[in-house]
Amino acid sequence: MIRTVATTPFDGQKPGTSGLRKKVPVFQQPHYVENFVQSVFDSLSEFEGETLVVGGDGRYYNREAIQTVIRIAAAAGFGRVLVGRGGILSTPAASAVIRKHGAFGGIILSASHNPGGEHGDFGIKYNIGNGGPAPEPVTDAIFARSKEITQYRISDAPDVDLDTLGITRVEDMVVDVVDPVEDYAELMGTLFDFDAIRDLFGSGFTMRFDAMSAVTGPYATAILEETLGAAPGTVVHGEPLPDFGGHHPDPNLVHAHDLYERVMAPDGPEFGAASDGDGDRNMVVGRGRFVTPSDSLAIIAANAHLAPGYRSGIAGIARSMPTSGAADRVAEKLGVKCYETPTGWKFFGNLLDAGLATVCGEESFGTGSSHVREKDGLWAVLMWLNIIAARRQGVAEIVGEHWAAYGRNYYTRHDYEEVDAAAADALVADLRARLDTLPGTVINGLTVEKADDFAYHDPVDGSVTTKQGIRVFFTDGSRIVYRLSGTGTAGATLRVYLERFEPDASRHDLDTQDALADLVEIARTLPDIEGRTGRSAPTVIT
Ligand code: G16
Repeated sequence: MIRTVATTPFDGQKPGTSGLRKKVPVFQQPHYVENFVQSVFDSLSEFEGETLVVGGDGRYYNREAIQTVIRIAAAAGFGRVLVGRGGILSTPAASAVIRKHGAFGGIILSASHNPGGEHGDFGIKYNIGNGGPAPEPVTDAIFARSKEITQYRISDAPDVDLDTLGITRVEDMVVDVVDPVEDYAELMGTLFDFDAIRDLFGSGFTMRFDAMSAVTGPYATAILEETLGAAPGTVVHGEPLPDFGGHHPDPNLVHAHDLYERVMAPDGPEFGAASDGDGDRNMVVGRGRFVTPSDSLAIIAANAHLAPGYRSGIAGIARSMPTSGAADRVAEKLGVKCYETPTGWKFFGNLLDAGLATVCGEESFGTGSSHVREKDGLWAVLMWLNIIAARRQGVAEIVGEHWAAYGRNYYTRHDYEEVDAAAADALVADLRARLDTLPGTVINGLTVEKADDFAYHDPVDGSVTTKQGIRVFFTDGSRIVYRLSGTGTAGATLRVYLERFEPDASRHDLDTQDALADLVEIARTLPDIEGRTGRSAPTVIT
C-alpha cells in the first residue's frame, strides 16, 4: 500500500560539490532521507514507468537508505529499479549501468572518500540519464523543493532481499537485483587491450591494488585477478566494509601512505594503485615515482591512443581549474582544446555529451573519459596498465620522458580542514576585495601579474558559474588558487593549490615542497591564514 506522510522541511538539504553529504546521525533522523529523495523526484518529470538505478558504496546506512529509496520510487511511479547486489554499485559502475540500460537516472548512496561508520559520513546523489551527476539547475531545484516539502509518498512493502540476484516487485514496480560488476567489467574490456595486460602480468609484473575496504574490491578482484591474471593477493583490503575498516578511504599520500611506502621499497611491487570509498578516485604510484593526479591526466591524454577504445585519438581534454596546466601542454601538442571548468565532475557532462572532450581529470585524484559520466578509479588504473604494457616501460620512465618532452608542472595542494566556517568565508571575501589591487604587488620577490575569481562560461549551454576560486598569477608563471571545499561535513575546508612550471629537465627531480617553498610561504601570508584561522600549518598536504 502507498501511504502519504506529512512532513516538514529540514534545513541544509543543499547538494554540494557532489550530492548531499552529512553525518550518518543526520540522515538517520525520521523523514530525513524520505524528504530528500521525494524532493529529488518532485524536481523531475516524466519518469512514469521508467528505470531508476540504485546502489552505493556499502558504507554504514547504505542498505537502510536503499530500502527507503526503493519504497519512494515505487510510490512515485518508476517502472523498474536496477539495484546492485548487496546494495553495491561503485559510482562509475552506476554511471555505466544507467547508460547501458537507458535508465532515466540513478540514486547513488555515498559520501565518496569521507570516512564511514556509525558516526561517519553518508551521502545521497542524483545522476541524470547521461549517467552523470545532476547539473546545477537540477540540484538547485532539489534544494528549493526540500525547503517547501510538506509530504512524501511511500510504499509500506517489506524490505527487498538485496542479496539475491533476480526480480521481485514493490507495488507495481519491478526491482531487479543485478550483479554490480558485470556491466562495468564488460565495458572495460571494450576500452583496453586486455590481452596485452594479461601478457604483462604473465611476464611477472607485480602490482598492489589497495581497495581501502571500500567499493572497488569486488571490481578489482574480478578484473585484475580473475580476468587479467594478476597474482592472487594483488588486491588488498578487497572487501567493502561499512566503516571501511576504520580507515579514511581517500587514495592520497596521507591516507594511502602504506601503499606508497610498499611500492617505494626496493623489493616492493612495480606498480601500486588505490581507489576511494565509491570507486571514482584513483592514486597511481610506480616504483620510485608517485604520479600526481594532474600529471596522470596529462600522461593519460598523451598516451590514450595506445588503448583500443581511444585508438582514433581524443577530441579534447577537460580539467578543473585548480588542476595543473600539464594537460594543456598535451592538448596543444595534439592540436585539441583543453577546457577549464569549475571543481566538480558535473561540469564535464556537457563537454562529454557534446563530444568536445574525451578525457577529463581533476587534481582531487579523479580521472575519467567519455565511457561514463563520472570519474573512474579503476578505469585510470587499467589505462596505466595498458600504457605500461604497450610502452614496455615502468611508471618512473614514462613520467620522466613525459616531463622531458613537455616540461614539469610542480604542483601541490595544502588543505586546512575543519576551520571555522565564518573565518574561512571572511578570508576568501577579503581576497576577493583585494583582486584589483594585487597586480603589480611584489611579494617575497615574486610579482603578481593578475588576480581574479574564476568564472566558467559553459560553451554548450551558455550557463555561467561564478565565484569558483581566487586565482593569483605571478609573472614567472607560478599560480596560487584559494577555494573552499564543497564536500566537507564539518566546518569549512580551505584548499590552497600551488603550481609552477619548470621547463628545464635538469631541475625535474626536486622535491615538490622544496621546489614550491617560496610560493608556499606567499600562499600562507598573503591572506594571513594563521591570523584568520589559527592554523599555522595545513592538515593535509598532497
Ligand atoms: C567530488 C567531486 C569532484 C571534486 C571533489 C573535491 O569528488 O566529484 O569533482 O573535485 O569532490 O571537491 P571539493 O574540493 O569541493 O571538496 P568525490 O570523489 O568526493 O565525489
